[in-house]
Amino acid sequence: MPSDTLAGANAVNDVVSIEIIGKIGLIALDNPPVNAASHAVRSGLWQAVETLQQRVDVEVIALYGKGRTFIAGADIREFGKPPQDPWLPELCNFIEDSEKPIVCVLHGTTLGGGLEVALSCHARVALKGTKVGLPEVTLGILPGAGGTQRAPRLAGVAFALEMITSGKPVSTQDALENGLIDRIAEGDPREVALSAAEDLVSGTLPRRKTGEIEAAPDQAALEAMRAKLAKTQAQLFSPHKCVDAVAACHLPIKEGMAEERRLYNACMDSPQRAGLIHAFFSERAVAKVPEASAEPRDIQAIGVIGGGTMGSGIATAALLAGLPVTLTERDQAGLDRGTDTIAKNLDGAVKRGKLSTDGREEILSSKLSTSTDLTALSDVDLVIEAVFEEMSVKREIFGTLDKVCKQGAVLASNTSYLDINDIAATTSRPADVIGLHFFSPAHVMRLLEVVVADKTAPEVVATGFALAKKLKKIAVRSGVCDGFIGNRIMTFYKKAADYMMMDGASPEEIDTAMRGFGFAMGPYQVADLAGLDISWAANKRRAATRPAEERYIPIADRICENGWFGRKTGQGFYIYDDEGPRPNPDALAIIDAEREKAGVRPRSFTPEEIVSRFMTAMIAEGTRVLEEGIALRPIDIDAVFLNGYGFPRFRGGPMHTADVIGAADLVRRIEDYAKEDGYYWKVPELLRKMAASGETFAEMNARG
Ligand code: 3H9
Repeated sequence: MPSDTLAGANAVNDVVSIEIIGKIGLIALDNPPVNAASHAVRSGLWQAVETLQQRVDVEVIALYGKGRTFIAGADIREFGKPPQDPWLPELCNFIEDSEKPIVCVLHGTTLGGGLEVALSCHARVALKGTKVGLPEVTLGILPGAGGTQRAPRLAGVAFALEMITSGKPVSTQDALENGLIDRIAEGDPREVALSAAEDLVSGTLPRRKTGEIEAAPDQAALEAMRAKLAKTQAQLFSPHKCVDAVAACHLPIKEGMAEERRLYNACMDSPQRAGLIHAFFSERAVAKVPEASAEPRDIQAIGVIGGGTMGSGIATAALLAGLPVTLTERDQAGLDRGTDTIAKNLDGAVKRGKLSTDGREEILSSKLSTSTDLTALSDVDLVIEAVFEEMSVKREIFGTLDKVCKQGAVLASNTSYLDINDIAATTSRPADVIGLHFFSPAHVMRLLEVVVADKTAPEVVATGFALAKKLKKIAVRSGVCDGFIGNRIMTFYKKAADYMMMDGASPEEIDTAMRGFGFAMGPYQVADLAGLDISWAANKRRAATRPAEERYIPIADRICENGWFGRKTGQGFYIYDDEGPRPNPDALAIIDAEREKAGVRPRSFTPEEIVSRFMTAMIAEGTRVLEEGIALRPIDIDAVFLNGYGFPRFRGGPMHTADVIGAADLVRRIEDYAKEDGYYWKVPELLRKMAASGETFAEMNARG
């Protein structure tokens, strides 16, 4: 670029520009939304540094990002495509090797490759409140542009290991105290860049080449981290490679980076990387719904009906998000129980550092109000009904809400199974009625199913999504069916587990196999935790309509008949006491008795067969949920299971797993299992078509 064209800001390309201000060469990045280090950013930055190197009037270079953040990482969308020069590691080395000193201003969320660019500059100034981190491990990879080599050189091996293996960002204060950055500043990134550049020239801001710093060896920290990860993350691939990469930081920087590259490539090739990146995009894709362009209604105050575990959890979630809540119950005793649960939930938030003690007091004294009268909800903007699953009760409540709530209020039900259309029909305003299905504990679990009934207005759907955002939840749009996306699929695959249990596998064998696949808990541990009485009630409700051809396994019902409802009663499939959970011999006796009664000769199941049947059932029902339009796209089903059902994140969700297995293989499996039970095991038409055409769920996601 000719030097005489450099007055004012000059575009190097679409996303990088330079300005010369006295002796300062100022480089600005502008690649919305998050300044990801795309090919254009990398090549533009390289060219900008090269241009400024050649300018005799430029003594110092300052780099900053426009918009909400400095570089938030490599451009994840480029992963898996052929690499284009310059690569980020080469760019980082080029920056570090610059003869003219370069200072970088960090702001927003300076993450991954963004922090790696900053670490290769000769000084770093972060705006107050910046989040600084290396989250690559959460995507199944490791910092691959020198992060594993430069972070320990600046901040020590122990600090770098913690940051890299957890993927969690640190505060600017932490980053400063540990030497990762040199200064915290306030103001506009461009202004801060200019004054930092002056200070770099005057020497008030020290300049260093990070790669020339010797990393202090710390075998103890490396061994301690290896031991911790062996216990906590044994199934994951990349955290262990992160440690191996940091272990190379005593080598000269270029050699250390060569080792980092080797390990990075191994992570890139791992199926876990594909699963984790799919999970990342799934959580963002779910917000793209047909109603996204509608204007959400303003929600300033919320009503919650029902002070049980769900209602109190929902109220807690809203209170923690700063929304005033009116909680209603049938009587004072119910209100007392609900208030008590909310107070306990808030105590937990204080313990986890999410809330101050004063904040807790303020919420309880001025944000939460209670009443035994539904007219107390006359002024709220949104009501969430969370009473027990009985249609007649819900109908009555919605009939009353119709009379007492102000016009424009959103009327939501937290039902897990019941028909929102039926509920809506009891009101004169079905357009305002929606399902908002929370997952227990509602103040902790991230998933919210937004259930859209036939007459729900688009702006009411948009309000559901806006509320989820406020509550920091991931909202997934679902159509109406028994159980919506998640519970409908779960009810189906739970039958596959029950059939295996009846045919010879113990609950413990099934749970162990599914934990081996990566679930945090197996299906019988989950059932015991949720309470066996819940599914018992659902079983009774469905009994009248259960088709005669369906194979029904009454084992859990028999367990319930003894008053054993799982964890809350001390026993279910397992016993829960001071000795810790263990298989319940009485439940095993019930299983034996039921097998005998049904004339089943138990056989053995390998963990592989258990996983195969369980996953095939989950995918088959997931495919039907998609065929029927209950879920918009395969990725919505993945987001539901990743955020509400403990599905292993590194496997990307059931529909991503389906692509890994392949439609043809799945069809073969179902046809094989159908030889024993052709009623339960049926090949969904869509899966058959996919097997024939070779189309994948990923391709359907891309089509939107
Ligand atoms: C890396 O750096 C590797 C290197 O070590 C080595 C290389 C050799 N790329 O989350 P939001 C999109 S790995 C592409 O809704 P927020 C996102 O999909 C990377 N796109 O906003 C969304 O698009 P859309 C390490 C990205 O304010 C939009 O930006 N870095 C990227 O709630 C807004 O995102 C990370 O892992 C990206 N890197 O949160 C950081 N990041 O609107 C990943 C975001 O079309 N990113 N997008 O759906 C995040 O954690 C959050 O996005 C962030 C902003 C905190 C930055």
